[in-house]
Amino acid sequence: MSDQDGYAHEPFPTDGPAVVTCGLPYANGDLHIGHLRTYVGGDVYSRALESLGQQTAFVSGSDMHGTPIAVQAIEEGVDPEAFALEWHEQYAETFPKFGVEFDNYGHTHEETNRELTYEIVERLESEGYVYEKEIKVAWDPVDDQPLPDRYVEGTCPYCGADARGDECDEGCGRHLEPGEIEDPVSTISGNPAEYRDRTHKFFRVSELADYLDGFLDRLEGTSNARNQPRQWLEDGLQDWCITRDLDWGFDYPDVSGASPEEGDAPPNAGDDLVLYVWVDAPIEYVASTKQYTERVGADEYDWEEVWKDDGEIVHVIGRDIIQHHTIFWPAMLEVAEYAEPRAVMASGFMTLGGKGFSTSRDRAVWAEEYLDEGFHPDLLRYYLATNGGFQQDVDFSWEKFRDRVNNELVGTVGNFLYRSLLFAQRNFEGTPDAEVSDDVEERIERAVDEFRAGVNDYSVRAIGEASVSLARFGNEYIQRNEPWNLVGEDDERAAQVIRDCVQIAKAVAVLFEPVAPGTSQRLWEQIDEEGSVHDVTTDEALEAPPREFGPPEELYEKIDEERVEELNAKLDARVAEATEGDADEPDENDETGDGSADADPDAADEGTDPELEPVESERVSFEEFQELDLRVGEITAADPIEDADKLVQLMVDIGVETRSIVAGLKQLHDVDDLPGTRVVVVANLERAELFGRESNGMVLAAGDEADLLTTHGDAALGERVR
Ligand code: B3M
Ligand code: ZN
Repeated sequence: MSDQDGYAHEPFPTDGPAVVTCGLPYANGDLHIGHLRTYVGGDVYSRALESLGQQTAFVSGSDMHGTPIAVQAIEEGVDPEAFALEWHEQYAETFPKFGVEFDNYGHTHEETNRELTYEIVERLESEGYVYEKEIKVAWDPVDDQPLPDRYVEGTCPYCGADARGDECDEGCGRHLEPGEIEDPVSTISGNPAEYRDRTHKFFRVSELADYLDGFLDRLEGTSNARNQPRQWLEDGLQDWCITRDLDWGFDYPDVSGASPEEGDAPPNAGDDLVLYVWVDAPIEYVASTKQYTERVGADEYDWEEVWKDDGEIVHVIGRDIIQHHTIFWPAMLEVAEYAEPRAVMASGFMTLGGKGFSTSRDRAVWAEEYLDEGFHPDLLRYYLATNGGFQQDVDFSWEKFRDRVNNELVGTVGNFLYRSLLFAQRNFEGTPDAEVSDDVEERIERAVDEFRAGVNDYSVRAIGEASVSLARFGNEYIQRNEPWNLVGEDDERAAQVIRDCVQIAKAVAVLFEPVAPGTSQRLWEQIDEEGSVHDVTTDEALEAPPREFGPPEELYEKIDEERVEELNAKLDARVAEATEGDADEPDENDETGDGSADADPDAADEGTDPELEPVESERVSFEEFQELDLRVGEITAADPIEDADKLVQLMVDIGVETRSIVAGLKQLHDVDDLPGTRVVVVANLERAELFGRESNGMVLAAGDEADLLTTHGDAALGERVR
């Protein structure tokens, strides 16, 4: 349900223009499908806004600056600008292949961004929000050079996790100020680092606490982005260091006229200060919008109306960069007298088969690889958009992908469309001459309402589900009314039913377009509609379709079991090859701003601590927890399933009855040893069928090694676990 009533902003669509932005990927590596999650989410969201008739620009760009890029360019012995540009160009080509069509995709090293960045920083200076302070900066004493951010790794002073540079991205998620990291070591030379005094510029974010407090009251978007910053505000805001000792980035602007100083700061020798990457990166959102206006003209879309008046600014990001978008960025906008964001949508992380993506271990499904396998981008878009709520963590596996494609896209959407359009074409040469029935009209209106509520709830999933549930209704409708038995018996009634179905099909095309733009356009053409379904609004869902159309084609194709096995085998082989002999080399972190976790999947094999997922930020209520019916059980029989790599069919006695449960334990346990083992069972999980065996519950196990949970006292079988 929409909780838009509680919001400070008027619901979409509004009269003014909107801009939807996606977090800028660092231009330093191949994109994998985990990266695509936020870009697909942003694209779905901006398309959905347009479908509601909202004037919308969708922008992003590559993040060219910062130490990750400088470090990698050094390693490869190339110039950082050329290095980053190459990746930038690749991203600009890859996104549209997935239907992610930005109105403008720029990069941070462009002139437009430099100008806006200088204007904003000069504003921070002239308003008295910048001061100089001497701080400790990590220094490599052997190479005699400063080690900003990603040049240094060590321990997070807050949570003790391994931390790199300016972020504790595998622990508590905090932004780390220079000098905070403990036991610093250079990532370049491996030398232990020391801290030296340097003078840097600071932005007085702390003075904006009251403003930010009010801003957070007004902020819309996903609950993680609205709630987490409250804590940071309560903990007290620290000022923010906005310069770095680095020679890649925008030089700190020459602000003659002294800025107010704190203490007696000596000038830096050599003075290589550049702006911290996080200053000019979000400004690229503005620059990219400006470039769009420069291309289409201000009559068509005026960037200043959005960014300087009261436009609808929606940021779509990974959840690891919430702080930057809800504290630092609005603080900068406020001082520079720009408009404030209306909403921040922060996605959860993505895992692959339950483990982190790992670029160094080749444990990923690469964006290009997915396309090379011949899958339509809409299939992945559908999976990413609807497999979980936007802020939930989402796991990808080829099995789950196949299930969603086969059950929903083929079984529900495709099946309904094909059978009704085929029937319509064969018996009526297209749309029968009849009025849409009231019931069906109401059902379509409801789907449009759900779609609109999805937009106003910032729920990408709800946007996608509105059309799928309409298609599900369509399937039931045609099944219930059996038009095939009406033809020749009651032709008028047959015409009525099929007229309804064609209308539902057209509505599905309109409402499914944001999630599945390519296949929706094909559907649009199948019913002989003109132009692009992308250009129509949801009002079109109830407009009559063309009178005649030709025979339809199936829109989606089933993925069979062998294909899944083949894909898994490929992935396993690659990972094995990539990890041969380097099992303890750390993985690089996720550096693309999309919230895909790049955890080290093999750490556990080494007997070291496994790389732990951060604790879910979303809390469940006690009542919600109580809904899980957990029981003590005992495995009475275990039967390996032949065609499946890992699956075992267990018989588990849970006191009240004995259940058949399919579990992925084969490789990890000696199957013959399993009978007699005490386990904990989720007794009220949805039933499933796997390889023709019933799975009626789940046994709980920890980690990749499936360490089975058990009891240690004499709890009776069937007792509840709380
Ligand atoms: N380039 C990627 C990250 O830190 C960073 C995003 C910038 S968005 C303005 O996740
Ligand atoms: Zn930490």
